[in-house]
Amino acid sequence: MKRTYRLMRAPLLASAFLAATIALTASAADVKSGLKIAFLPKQINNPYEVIADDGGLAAIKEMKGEGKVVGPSDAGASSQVSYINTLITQRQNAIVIAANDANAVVPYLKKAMSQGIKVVTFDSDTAPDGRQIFVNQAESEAIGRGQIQLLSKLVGGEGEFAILSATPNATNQNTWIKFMQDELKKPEYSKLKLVKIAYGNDDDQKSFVETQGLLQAYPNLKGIIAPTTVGIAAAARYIQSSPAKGKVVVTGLGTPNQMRAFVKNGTVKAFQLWDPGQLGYLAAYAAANLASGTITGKEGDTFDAGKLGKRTVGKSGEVILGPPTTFDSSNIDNFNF
Ligand code: RAM
Repeated sequence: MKRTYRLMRAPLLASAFLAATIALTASAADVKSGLKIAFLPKQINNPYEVIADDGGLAAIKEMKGEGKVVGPSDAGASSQVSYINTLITQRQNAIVIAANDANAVVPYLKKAMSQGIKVVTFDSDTAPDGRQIFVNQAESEAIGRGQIQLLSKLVGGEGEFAILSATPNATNQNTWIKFMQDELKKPEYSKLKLVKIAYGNDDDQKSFVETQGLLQAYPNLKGIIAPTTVGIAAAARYIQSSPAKGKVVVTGLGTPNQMRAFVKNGTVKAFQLWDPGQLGYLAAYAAANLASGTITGKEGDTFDAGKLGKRTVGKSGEVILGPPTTFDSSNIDNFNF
C-alpha cells in the first residue's frame, strides 16, 4: 500500500515541480470539456460588457463548457463581492471578472483560488495577487498615451480639456489616466491643459450631467476625453444638441455601434477601441486553460485561444489582446460591435 502510494505520488510531485518552474505549452485539444466558467462584468447592463461577455460565452461553447454571466447593475467598488461568494458556493471551475476595484474583491477572489477555482481578470485588473491571469485589451501605456495623441490632433495641439472617466476606483481607467498625465509632460503638449477629471461612474445619466457641468464650469473647454464607452456616448449625446457642438471635441473609447450616429452627424470626429467580443473570447480561453491545468499563468506559458491563435502569458500574468483601432468616418462602417 505504502509502496503503491509512493509510486503514484512521485510523478505527481514531479509534474507539480515542472509546472512551477517551466513555462507550459498547451494546445486546444488539452482543454477539458464540461468546465463551469462564470463571467462577472463590472456591471451587467453596460453594452460594452455585454459584448465582451457574449464573446466569452461563445468561446466556452466552442470548448463544450458551461458558461454563464452574473453581476451587479452598478460599477461600485464592492458590488461584485456577493456574486463572487455565490460562485464559490456553486463550485465554478473559473471566474472571469472585470474588477470594479483593484483591492475590494481581492480577499474573496483569494478565497476562490484557495478552493481551486481559477481566476482571470479581464478589462479591469485587480492587484496581482487577486488573480492568476489578467487579459488586457491592449497595452495600458499605449492606450493612455494614444488618447492624448488623438485629442491633441483633434484640438490642434492646444487648449483646455477635461477627462470624463468611469468610477473613481476603476483600475483600467485609472491606469490609462496615469499614462495620459505622463504623456502630457512632453514638450509638444505644453499648450494642452487638463483642467478636471470628472467621474460619470459608467452611469449614462450621471455621465450626461457631468458633461453639462464641465461645459458650464470651463467655458473655454476645447475637448473631452472619455475613456469609457458609457461616458463617451453620454458626452456626445449632450454635446450634439448643445451650442458646444463643433466647438468642443469629444473623443475617448467607444463602441462603433454606439458612436456611429455621432460620427455621421459630425459631433465626434474620431475615437478608439478594440473588439470587446474578442477580449471576452480570449479571457474564456485563458480561464479554461487554467482550469484544465494546461497552464498556470506563469510568464511564458502559451495556450491556444481558438480563432485568436496561440497566445503567450507575459510579465505579471498579463495576456494582451492587441493594439486598439482608431475609428472615424472613413472606417466606422467596417465595424459592427
Ligand atoms: C466602459 C467600461 C470598461 C472599459 C470601456 C472602454 O464600458 O468602463 O471597463 O474598458 O468602457
